[in-house]
Amino acid sequence: MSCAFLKVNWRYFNGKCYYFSLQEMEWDKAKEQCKELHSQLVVINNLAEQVKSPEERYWLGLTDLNTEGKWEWIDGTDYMNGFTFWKKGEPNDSGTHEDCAHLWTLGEWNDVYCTYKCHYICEKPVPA
Ligand SMILES: [Ca+2]
Ligand SMILES: [Ca+2]
Repeated sequence: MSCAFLKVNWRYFNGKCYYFSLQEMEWDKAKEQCKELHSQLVVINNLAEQVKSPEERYWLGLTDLNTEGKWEWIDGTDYMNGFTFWKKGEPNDSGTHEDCAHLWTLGEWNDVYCTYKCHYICEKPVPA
């Protein structure tokens, strides 16, 4: 299988296509960008899908914008009973508000303020 037929640089993994952005932007804008690419910000469902050592920081489709401390995946995936890979001591809602999650050192997750400029990963099923 391949995702090469898509117009931008998508990588194939386990039935899905992933786009690693070159640009950095706020979480909301990254979410919109993925939509425009007929995809969504990445939702990590298991260890296999976890990105182990990104060179850059990437937004995840994970936020506690609705209710502080209540993390939610943008596609409704069950957060409470699902896979997580937070860096030790995170999420810590440090400073003013840290309500958006991104991949950090060694791919571990951190919450940061949503207007932080970050790379992002979009995912979608391989088009039929
Ligand atoms: Ca928070
Ligand atoms: Ca944090």
